[in-house]
Amino acid sequence: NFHRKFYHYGTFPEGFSWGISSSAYQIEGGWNADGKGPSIWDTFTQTTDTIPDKANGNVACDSYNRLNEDLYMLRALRVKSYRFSLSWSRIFPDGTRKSLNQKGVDYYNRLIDGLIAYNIKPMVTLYHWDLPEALQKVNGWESAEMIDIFNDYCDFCFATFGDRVKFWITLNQPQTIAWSGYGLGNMPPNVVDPGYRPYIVAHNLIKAHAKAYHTYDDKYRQSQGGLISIALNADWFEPADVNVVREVVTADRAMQFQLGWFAHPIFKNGDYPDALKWQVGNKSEIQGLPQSRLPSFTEEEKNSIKGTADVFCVNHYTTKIVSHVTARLQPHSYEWDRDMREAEEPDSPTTAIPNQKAVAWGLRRLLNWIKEEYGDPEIYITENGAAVEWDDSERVMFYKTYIDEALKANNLDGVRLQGYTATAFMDSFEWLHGYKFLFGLHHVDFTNPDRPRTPKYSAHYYYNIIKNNGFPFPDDEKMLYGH
Ligand code: GBH
Repeated sequence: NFHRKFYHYGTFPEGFSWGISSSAYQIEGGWNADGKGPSIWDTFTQTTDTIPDKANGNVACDSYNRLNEDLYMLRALRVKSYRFSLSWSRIFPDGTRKSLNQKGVDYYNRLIDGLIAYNIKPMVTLYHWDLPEALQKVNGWESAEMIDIFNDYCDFCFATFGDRVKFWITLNQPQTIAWSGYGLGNMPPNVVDPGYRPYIVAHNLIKAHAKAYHTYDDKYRQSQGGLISIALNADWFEPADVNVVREVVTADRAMQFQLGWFAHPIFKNGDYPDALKWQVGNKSEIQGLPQSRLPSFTEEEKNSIKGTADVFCVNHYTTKIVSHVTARLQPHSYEWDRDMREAEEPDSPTTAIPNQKAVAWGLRRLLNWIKEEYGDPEIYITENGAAVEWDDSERVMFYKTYIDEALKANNLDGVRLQGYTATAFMDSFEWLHGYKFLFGLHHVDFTNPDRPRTPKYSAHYYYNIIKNNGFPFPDDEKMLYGH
């Protein structure tokens, strides 16, 4: 029957880390509470009119004031881990240690202690896009000075929370920071410079990550015994025609431009992928530039970047179909540097966001690509989820099919998958989408000042997957999952 043909049954390895995710700006609110300094997202949302309903995260889910509700929901869901991020400007309002705000530290201590009391592992992202506004004023990630400033903030967090936090993620989606923040400029700091600054910012982000890794490695690992990585976003890029070599090469190039830009230096050899060096270098030459728009690392830098992640953390949402195109030379752009065009996968269900189709099989291929490309690392899926239009059963179908493909990758293909993180814990401020497209497994009533939370059908479904550690008994699926 249909189910036997398309679904693989089985369970994940014992100790598999089932989790759920959030990030500070998306849920906390309390944007200026108890001494918190503004971040670039506060400034942006309070001044732009490009976000639906001119929404912002001033209150969001009010998690800053509703810690106990959040802890209760996490406990009810029986997750093994909770991925959240620290608001840098809640801890250091001006971005630096001299501005330390103890009340911000207290909030995270209460959260972390609450998780530990319920036996939920904190998975802590140090930076999920909300740069202290004060640091943007001195040029933010465009400036190499950020490397030391970020390192000092991380050092403080390791020292303060590292007795209880054993899983650190330095940066969330550096590719988004570089491209949306400095190429498209639709996210803060809203710099539109598609050909140059994304590469410069990425260069600084990679060095900042590496430096924080070494600080953890040198000063804390021995006594604290945790691990540290970086969360990289990766779509799966499927060639338009797998029988045409050029299309297969193009799809691989697409992977290198998005994921490899960061993963190749960190997980392979300290340097950018050949595809980037070749494409950007050649384009720059034809464009008559004196040097490549892609900066280069010194040998010393390469050595200090290589191997700076203990496990591979990937955020995945969708698949694109790509084909070769010899792109225009003007304007100079990371996007055109790739020599490719993207299309949606025609046969897959849509989600509420038009360019985010639900292509579950892409996750299995992505995991296999990571396994091959980066020498079979341990992998954590640190984000995966969907906004749905109307009926939460579509979200159930999304999780069912994506988690099943992850199961195939693990059990049939030998991918060393260690954990899976559903996104999102609850309906949240979704960046440029405001509150229009919601990813939560819990509904939040944003019209009610108490921000009451209600589990959706998908929360019950995910609870059952966690309880069963996968999809163990095909014949009893209805009974086990209520679906
Ligand atoms: C995730 O990014 C975020 O990490 C997470 O915080 C958030 O909850 C989730 O999205 C859902 O919103 O349209 O050209 O401007 C997912 C990867 C990268 C997808 C940026 C959308 C926008 C590119 N995202 N991308 S563009």
